Amino acid sequence: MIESVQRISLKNRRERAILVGLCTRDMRFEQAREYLDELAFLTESAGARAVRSFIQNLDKPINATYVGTGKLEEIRLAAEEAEADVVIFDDDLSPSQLRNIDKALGGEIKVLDRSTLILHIFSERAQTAQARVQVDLAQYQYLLPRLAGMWTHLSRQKGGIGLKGAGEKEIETDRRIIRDRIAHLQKQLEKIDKQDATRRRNRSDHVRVALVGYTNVGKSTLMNIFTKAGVLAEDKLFATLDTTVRKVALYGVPFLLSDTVGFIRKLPHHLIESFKSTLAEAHESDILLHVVDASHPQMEEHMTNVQETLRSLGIEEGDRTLLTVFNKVDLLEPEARAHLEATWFGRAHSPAVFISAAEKWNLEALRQTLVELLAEKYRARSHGEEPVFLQTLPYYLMGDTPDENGQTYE
Ligand SMILES: Nc1nc2c(ncn2[C@@H]2O[C@H](COP(=O)(O)OP(=O)(O)OP(=O)(O)O)[C@@H](O)[C@H]2O)c(=O)[nH]1
Ligand SMILES: [Mg+2]
Repeated sequence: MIESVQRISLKNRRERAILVGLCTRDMRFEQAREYLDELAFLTESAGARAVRSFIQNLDKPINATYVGTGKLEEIRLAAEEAEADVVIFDDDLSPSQLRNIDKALGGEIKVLDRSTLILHIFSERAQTAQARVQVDLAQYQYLLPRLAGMWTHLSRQKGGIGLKGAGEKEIETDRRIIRDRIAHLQKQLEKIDKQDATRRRNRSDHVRVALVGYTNVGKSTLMNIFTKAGVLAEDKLFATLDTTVRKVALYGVPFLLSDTVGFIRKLPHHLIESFKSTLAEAHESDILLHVVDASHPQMEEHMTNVQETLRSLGIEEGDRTLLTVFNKVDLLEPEARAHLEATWFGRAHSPAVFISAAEKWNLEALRQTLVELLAEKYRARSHGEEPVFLQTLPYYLMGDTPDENGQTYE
């Protein structure tokens, strides 16, 4: 009965979605709107289409129904009028919120929350056994406490999460099955993690570089530029779920480069937990390339979110070298770009480069900065004996001789 629990069907036809978010006390309205834009992008990435959106001004979500009952009635009417199939809320809904909202909306329309949507996208994208196990685990963990709350709703739902029948007894049985599944998946994951750790140990003599950052900033595009690895790069959120590792050489200096899953605001907690092993590559990296979409209006917030997620994963900057890569500067007006460079360097957090991966702008600066950081790492490890590949570096990369002519070198 539980077999298809992880399939939230948004793809039979292009479903029509209504989005709902809040503008809380400490938020600007513009910000609330940008959050809903991101939710719309998530919705698109899940294969559905956002047809209407609602933002309510509230100090905080209402315990029983998230938004007010008047707003819910408005949403119900709009859903009817727009022939919507699903209403998606920008925060996690508690079991009782789910139940109450379902009732208020008449019970005929699917109600999803942000985490369920993200989990759905992850489950669609998961390709390797490892990603599959990680996503399934996160989904079951998210579902378990919500089973009762979702039950009445799901029992009526066509083509949705595949639960049938109703009643406490079935819920109890399902809970048991899900707990067993969770235990089983956790064991599987442990096994995969062990194999992974062995594999990583076997490669330990190379300096490791990890591409990290918010979703859709251009990590995979950069990976492909460095390696021609054929990694999927798409204008979709979470195009990449699996970590790809490739051996690359810059000016003859070898290193391991990994592309990782992107982060997002309010990434479901269980998902972060499950994806820890995928992110192990970042965890063991010597250099983090934090890729940033410089053209995004919420750039600063995205950067903070990435830093916080890294911290929660135990991947703090600490002994790792951080290079911030501001990408997509082709989408910035020249003044905005100059302003960003000036304010960034004014604050001097860490070395930074400003590039466009798509237009191949300034990639040489990125290569040079990276190779200098690599050389530093190799020197620190070599205990005085210069590795051969560093002895053949071009003079302008040998140490502290800057490129005085401002020339670029291919
Ligand atoms: N305009 C512009 N678009 C870019 C640039 N770099 C990447 N893109 C586009 O941005 C989108 C996302 O790129 P990806 O490389 O898939 O981004 P990612 O960070 O790997 O995304 P996830 O795997 O989803 O986390 C794609 O449509 C790219 O073509 C750039 O410098 N300028
Ligand atoms: Mg990617």
